[in-house]
Amino acid sequence: GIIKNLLRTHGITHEYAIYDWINRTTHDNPDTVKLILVGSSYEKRPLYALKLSLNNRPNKKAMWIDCGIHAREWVAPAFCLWFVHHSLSFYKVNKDITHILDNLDVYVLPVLNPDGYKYTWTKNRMWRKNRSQNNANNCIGVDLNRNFDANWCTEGASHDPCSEIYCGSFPESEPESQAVADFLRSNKDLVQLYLSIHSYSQMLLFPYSCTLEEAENHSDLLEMAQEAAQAIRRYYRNTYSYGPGGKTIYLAPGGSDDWAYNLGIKYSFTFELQDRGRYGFLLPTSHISRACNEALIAVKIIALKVIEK
Ligand code: ING
Ligand code: ZN
Repeated sequence: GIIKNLLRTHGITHEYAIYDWINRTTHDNPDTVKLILVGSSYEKRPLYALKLSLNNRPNKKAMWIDCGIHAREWVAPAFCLWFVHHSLSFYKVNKDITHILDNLDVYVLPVLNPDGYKYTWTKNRMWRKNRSQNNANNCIGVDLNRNFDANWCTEGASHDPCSEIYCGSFPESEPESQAVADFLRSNKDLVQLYLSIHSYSQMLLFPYSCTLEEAENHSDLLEMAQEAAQAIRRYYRNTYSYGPGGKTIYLAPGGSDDWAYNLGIKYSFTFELQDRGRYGFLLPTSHISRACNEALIAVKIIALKVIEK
């Protein structure tokens, strides 16, 4: 199929290939996939989300997945495409994905930071931030995962525009983070599960990252992450750590999952996909399918649990 070809020919997926793929997928699945323009990037690239709606049950709730908030984390956009492809191919075939799609509409934003992503393909493979340049000095880019309004720019982020973890000039100063925040604000009564896909380090994280305090439903979140990590171990013999972001990796204010959680989306996770550092951001093509399948298992387990709640 198309995904396999993209992965084979492009290593992962060049920006243009992703836009092509989004168009084709929408065009080929007019009854089940809707293209939603949630905003545009600093350099005016469209921010498209795909809405997967596999049946017309009334009052369906929803889940949201975004990928590629950080430019160099290439396996993340690949996962979003993988997930859409899997959903469309295995609905009515695989029991779990069928149950999930019968009960939830799924919004998938494959590349939240397309300007940065493009830049990693053309200029600097290790770029992380977006490409905005409206600050007084010459440094470019805001860390979009420090730009949300969750203890914004406290310990774990920087006011220095040259820093890799620059929080921006104010919360949601960037068009990319604002687009996601606007979409979730307008749909917060529908969206029950928020997922943000990163790499690398193999972790399943949940709020809070912006404080060491425990989330109100900490034990629920912990149980879900633990079961997901156990399934990955069982099926793929691979280790994922899990826990609240602040205690599991580091304090990081202004992240999208904490913000979504505080908005009222009580099931909110950040996944860090493969690997644990051997290749890091430069995950070889041959590892993509395993990395995506592992993450898929985790998404399924967590989504099934959310549906039960
Ligand atoms: N890690 C995340 C980062 O933005 C994170 C960790 C998760 C921060 C959730 C905030 C909230 O630093 C990577 N690899 O980007
Ligand atoms: Zn990241």
